[in-house]
Amino acid sequence: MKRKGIDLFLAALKEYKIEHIFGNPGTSESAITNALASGDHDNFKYFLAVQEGVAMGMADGWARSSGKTAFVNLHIDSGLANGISLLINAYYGGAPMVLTAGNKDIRKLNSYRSNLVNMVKEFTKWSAEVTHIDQLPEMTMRAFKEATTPPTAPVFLSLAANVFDEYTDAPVIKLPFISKSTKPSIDSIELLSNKIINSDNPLILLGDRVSHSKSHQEIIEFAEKTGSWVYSATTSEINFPLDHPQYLGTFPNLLSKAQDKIKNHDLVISIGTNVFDGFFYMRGQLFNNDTFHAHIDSSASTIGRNEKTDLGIISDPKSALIDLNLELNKKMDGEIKEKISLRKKEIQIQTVAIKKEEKNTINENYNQNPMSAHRMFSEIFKSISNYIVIDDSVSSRQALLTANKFKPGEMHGERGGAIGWGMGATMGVKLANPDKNVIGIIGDGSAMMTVQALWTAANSNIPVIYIICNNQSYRVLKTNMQIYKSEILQESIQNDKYFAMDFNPPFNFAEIAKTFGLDGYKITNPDEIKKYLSLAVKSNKTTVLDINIDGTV
Ligand SMILES: Cc1ncc(C[n+]2csc(CCOP(=O)(O)OP(=O)(O)O)c2C)c(N)n1
Ligand SMILES: [Mg+2]
Repeated sequence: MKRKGIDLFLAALKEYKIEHIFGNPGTSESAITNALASGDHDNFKYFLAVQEGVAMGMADGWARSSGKTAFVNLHIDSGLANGISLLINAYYGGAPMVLTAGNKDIRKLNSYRSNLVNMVKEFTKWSAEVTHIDQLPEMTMRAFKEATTPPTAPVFLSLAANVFDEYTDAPVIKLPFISKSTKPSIDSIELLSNKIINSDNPLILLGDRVSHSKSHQEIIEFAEKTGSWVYSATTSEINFPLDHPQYLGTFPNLLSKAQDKIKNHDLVISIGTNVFDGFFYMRGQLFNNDTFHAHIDSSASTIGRNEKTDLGIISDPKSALIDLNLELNKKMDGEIKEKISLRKKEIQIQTVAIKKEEKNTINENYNQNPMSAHRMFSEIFKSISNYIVIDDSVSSRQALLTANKFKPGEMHGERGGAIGWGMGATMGVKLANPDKNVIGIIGDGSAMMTVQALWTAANSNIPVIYIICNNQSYRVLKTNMQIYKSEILQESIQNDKYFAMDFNPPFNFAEIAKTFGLDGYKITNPDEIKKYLSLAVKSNKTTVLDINIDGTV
């Protein structure tokens, strides 16, 4: 039986369990929208985004929360260009995603036919153009295989217009089953377990590939067994319980401060993480020669990328942790266990002190006007349950993590650096969790970057709750300016002059929401948060709580 390329392609998407299409179409995607309008492909739900960043955010949120592969279709070079900003987040975060764009017919290289593959090469695991119908089944299969094989990442296919209109009798090619559990070698487990036994003060650095490999139980067991100090390299996923007595928080991303944390540790074990991604350049290496650095990761390319690494173990974190825990059980005698239990008490003294300091910060300025971010979050988490939070709150992130001790899967945070992610991501997470209260907590600058998301929330009827941290500024740019001046320029006197970082007039997201028929409330009094949040939970449409908070630095 012969069918058109587009019908083969949509049959492949169905075979690969794609149900949602996130996109914004153009004339080069006519074959797709024509086929979807025909009624023959009702198995897909198409989510129309009126700015490509929204489609990318939705896909990333969906992929991160569901663990499944997301599918996005954008329009040729221009639409793709708009999507690249948030493709960067999906790429650095390792979201399994297949991104496609229609391109012009391959038979005429006219002035407007550009090389879409070159446009996205830097931010995809694999990118290629399908120019002939006979390539379509193989390349579509390969795109999905690459996106879903660890380390997962976005993949791009450019689809020349002729491919979808030609006929073929080729069948869809099924995806291979590839086991995700790559086991570590026996000698590397032997070496690392001996290092652990002989260590006086091990430190563990965790990243999101711990969550990707679902090794939350194994990592707790490992940390407790080894009596290690535990830090997160980032807090974009909850890789370790935030209220655990050995958890010290997020690792600094300024080299001098990071070196300070490491200096008393003879052993550092990085697991499922990029090891150090300082924003400002500072000369030197994170580890000195007295620290043995071991790195366990499913992503071979992150091991020994730029920091000294003495032992690399290419393995999915779960398999390595299971093997290490078993090996340590065999090797630990009473004396070692005693040493470790004393060390855990020492760590706990630190974590108790950190918690006390956090409480003081929350209580400081509790009644100030405009309210502090801490106050806002303490009101929010007093009033809500059964939630998943999307954290795109930027400079309020620390206050959010202090206010609420999230469990794994309860919070997904921005990663990758492009602002505008959270507006779409909130809806993507809701699609994956229809029974949860899905709350996007978003900086006012970030929310404005993809404010078009509110239209999709109305059009596709996706009832989420947006909480806008309205500090009337790009506040984080001000706090980073302080770091730049003191740490990089070494200026001793600080001033509060900032350029292009304030919003005058301020944004009013409550009013913007109403223009799309959504509910919107402007909140200046913290005592009102509870009331409006419960209205939002009961409402079956998207609600925006636009909350004025303190923006001083
Ligand atoms: C697409 C993009 N443009 C610009 C930036 C630079 N940038 C980083 S954070 C930020 C400000 C975020 O402001 P807001 O969301 O209001 O959060 P706040 O800092 O006020 O907490 C900007 C402009 C960026 N990261 N990404
Ligand atoms: Mg702001």
